[in-house]
Amino acid sequence: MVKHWRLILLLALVPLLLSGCGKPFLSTLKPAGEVADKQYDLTVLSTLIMVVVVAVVSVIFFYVIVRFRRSRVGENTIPKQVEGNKFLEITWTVIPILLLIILVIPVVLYTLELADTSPMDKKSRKAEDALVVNVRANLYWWEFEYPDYGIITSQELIVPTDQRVYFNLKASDVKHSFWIPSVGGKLDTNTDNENKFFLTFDSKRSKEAGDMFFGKCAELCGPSHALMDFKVKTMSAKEFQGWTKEMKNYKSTTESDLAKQGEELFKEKNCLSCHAVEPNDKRAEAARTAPNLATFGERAKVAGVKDANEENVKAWLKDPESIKPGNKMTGTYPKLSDSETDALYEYLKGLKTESK
Ligand code: HEC
Ligand SMILES: [Cu+2]
Repeated sequence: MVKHWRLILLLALVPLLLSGCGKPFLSTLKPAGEVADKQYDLTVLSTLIMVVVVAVVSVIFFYVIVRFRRSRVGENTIPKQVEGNKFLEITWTVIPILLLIILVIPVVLYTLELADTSPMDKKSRKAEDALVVNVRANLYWWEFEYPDYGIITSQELIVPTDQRVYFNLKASDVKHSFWIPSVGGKLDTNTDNENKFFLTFDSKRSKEAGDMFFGKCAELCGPSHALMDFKVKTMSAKEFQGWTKEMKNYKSTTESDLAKQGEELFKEKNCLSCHAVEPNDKRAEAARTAPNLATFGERAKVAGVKDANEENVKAWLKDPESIKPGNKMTGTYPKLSDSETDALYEYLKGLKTESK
């Protein structure tokens, strides 16, 4: 026992370490919508049942150890044998069955309810009744398409609160998984089929979370899997309508000379062959091989992971590999000089909706 004190200490410290993972609204334990609430309820219910079972079994176990220990009952005593005791046999068969029934009813009900994506499949669906977002996962970035509005964004999912938002999930390369820990998921994004589900974002709790949730890939997909994050911005239904209008009329304003120079470079250096800079990118999916950079100047993060400040954006442009190993911007990606990076940064920073 004492020999293993290091191991025991380590195990004792693990919960302490894990408790650090509970930042507000980063966790499934801080649900922020209808779907997350139900998943949370099931977690609590099943945990309670398990705790009761473990407690009862432990009590009986320790009672027996103490009550029938050799020093107490003597060498040769054999306690009363109870095999075949009808009462006991029935009790310990019926109790687990009851517990499973208690568990299975809400699980089945919730599963059916949360799988109901019929409103998104209706032929006559209007965006106002059921908002649909097509999510495409890529090594190591996310694309969000709003088919009803002809809008494409990347890295940041914009959603209205207090209504069901329906998702079509797919992947363009390997299997990923779409997960917004405090709102719901995970659901796999596959290459050969589309998975569907809905989520809701509660307005009150969204406010508390600063109208920003954290999302990530939950399926090991490559060296930068852990960096495959995205952000979710929430707003009221009315603000969301405003946003769609803004994006429809999106026009980036490139004003300064440096930014104009950056715009030229963006064409010269072939950035445009992968990146679109307009939210109404009409190219086929297969041609959209990089994040849409419209509104890049408004994004909280660069490449989904680093704060989008000048230093980090420039570091990304200089050497993306050092930030996200194995990302798909490498290969033919040019080496940029400092002045080129400055100009490109100036240009990218200006990619915003007009009101910002
Ligand atoms: C071969 C295709 C390709 C080319 C060419 C390319 N990129 Fe990218 N770019 C990508 C991919 C893929 C990502 C996403 C990387 C990731 O996050 O894993 C990306 C990400 C970015 C990002 C971060 C986007 C975000 O939403 O945070 C910026 C900024 C960027 N590229 C700028 C440029 C510039 C400037 C050029 C030209 C000098 C360029 N890219 C050329 C493929 C490309
Ligand atoms: Cu992934």
